[in-house]
Amino acid sequence: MLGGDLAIIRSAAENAFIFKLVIKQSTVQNWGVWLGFVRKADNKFYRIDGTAMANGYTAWGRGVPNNVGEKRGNMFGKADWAGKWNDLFCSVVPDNLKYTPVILCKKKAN
Ligand SMILES: [Ca+2]
Repeated sequence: MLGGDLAIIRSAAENAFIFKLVIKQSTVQNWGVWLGFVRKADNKFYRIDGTAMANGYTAWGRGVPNNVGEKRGNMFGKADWAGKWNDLFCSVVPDNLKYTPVILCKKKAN
């Protein structure tokens, strides 16, 4: 365990900031990075700090969230929906890395 948390995004400015970091990474493909939100049993989305996303900022792609079985979230990378969010299954089989989000980490300060 390396520690750290997935990013929580609360505004368009933060979304743009994270997206700029994301697209600079050579490992980022179409499905971008995991984000810090989950779908809970009530079928609603919550940030990983426990706060509800309803009434807050979101950047869903067109037609998503689209699957109650998809409990996690990602930001699309180098794809048509670049910078937009998606609901996604917890475990993604990496048979094609284009469709596997990566984890964006902040380098530990010295
Ligand atoms: Ca989805």
